[in-house]
Amino acid sequence: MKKISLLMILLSLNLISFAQNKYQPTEGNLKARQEFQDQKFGVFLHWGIYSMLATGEWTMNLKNLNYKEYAKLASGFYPSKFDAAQWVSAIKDSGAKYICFTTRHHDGFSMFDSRYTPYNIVQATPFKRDILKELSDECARQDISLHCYYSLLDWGREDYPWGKSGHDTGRSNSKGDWKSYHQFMQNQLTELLTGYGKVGAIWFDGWWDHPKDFDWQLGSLYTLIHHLQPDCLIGNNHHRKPFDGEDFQMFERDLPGENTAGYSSGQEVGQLPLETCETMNGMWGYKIADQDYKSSDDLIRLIVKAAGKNANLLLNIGPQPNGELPAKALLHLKEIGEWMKKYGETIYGTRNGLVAPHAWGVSTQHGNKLYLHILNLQDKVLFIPVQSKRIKTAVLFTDKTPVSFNKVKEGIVLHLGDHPKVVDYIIELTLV
Ligand code: FHN
Repeated sequence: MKKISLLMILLSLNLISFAQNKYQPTEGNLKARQEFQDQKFGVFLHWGIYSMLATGEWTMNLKNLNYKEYAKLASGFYPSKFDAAQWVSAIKDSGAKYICFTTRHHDGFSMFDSRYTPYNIVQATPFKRDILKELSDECARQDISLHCYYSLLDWGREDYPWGKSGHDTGRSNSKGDWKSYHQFMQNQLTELLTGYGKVGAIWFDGWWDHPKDFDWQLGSLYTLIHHLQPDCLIGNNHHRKPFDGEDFQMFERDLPGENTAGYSSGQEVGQLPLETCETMNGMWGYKIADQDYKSSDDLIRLIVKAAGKNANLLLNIGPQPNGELPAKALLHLKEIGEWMKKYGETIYGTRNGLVAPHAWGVSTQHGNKLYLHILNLQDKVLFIPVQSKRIKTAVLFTDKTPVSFNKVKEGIVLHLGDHPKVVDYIIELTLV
């Protein structure tokens, strides 16, 4: 008995000291998490020298391109039509509240001026302009947050220990030099967090390149980031439940709790703010042959469904090599923006509503307003599992026309009649 209680004491002491080492977000960070959740919609930009090949951001690995040959693309990269002000305006007009930009993707090319590698937009291209700087200045001017995507894996650096991908890109030593590579990442992250104003988030990717027991030493990267900018949110696209030190949980091509794309197998949905990323067409980086864009209506529904699952949507565009956003993407941004201007009140600042997602749609909630987003309903009536005594009024969101309802066991039935089949038919319930 004595032995057991001694063991319990030791264990609890150990647990306490372990708990003390756990990441404690600052007040500012917790506030930033709330603001991030309020934002609901962001635009992802996958841009790099790979856009010149126009076959997506994985081409170097998929075509086994030698990294020294691939690097020659840089000397021809001159995106003459790049205009940060135009990009940010178009994105802002869509109603997006933040931009996540690929500062360095798996090909290893830095889209910002880095002292730690000459393989960057300023030193290796005739363009010589720090794209990230122009974007961050413009984001500050137009008051929209900037997030930085940063790849943990690198197909071109000799010091990166080979993972599952990039075996045939011409590097000589599969072991790499972890110490050197880790230091390189620390140096670059320091640059990102000290040279580009307020960074809303660092969006890591590539963890999955190594087996799960590989030690990426993420702890020291996370501590560094939070030391430099405590409010900066950290997310990692490892397709798992968040690790200690992370501030939000991300999902790829699926809403939280779903796994149609195969990235979220067994990925539990945790308590941190949630974000799902998805492409407008099929590829992340610019792919000339991929004109198969989702419709604006479907993209709007995706934002709505994400909100109904308490998640943000990070919607991707692959800019062209000439520096322009594709015309189709611009059109979708415009159409999404028109919708958000009218109905954004039912999305921004909300959380998932008390009515769980159903086949007919989802609900969002802000204070005592519960918004029912009807996305797919053939019937003239709709059962809602909310007690009638909790409902003060039920109206159409658009013009506040009353919607009649009657009390039934376990909830109410809304009488919608022959309601129009619009992109999202919104009923506003005021709760008491
Ligand atoms: O390999 C990347 C891919 O290129 C893209 O950046 C996406 C975005 O979520 N993440 C990785 C795949 O999981």
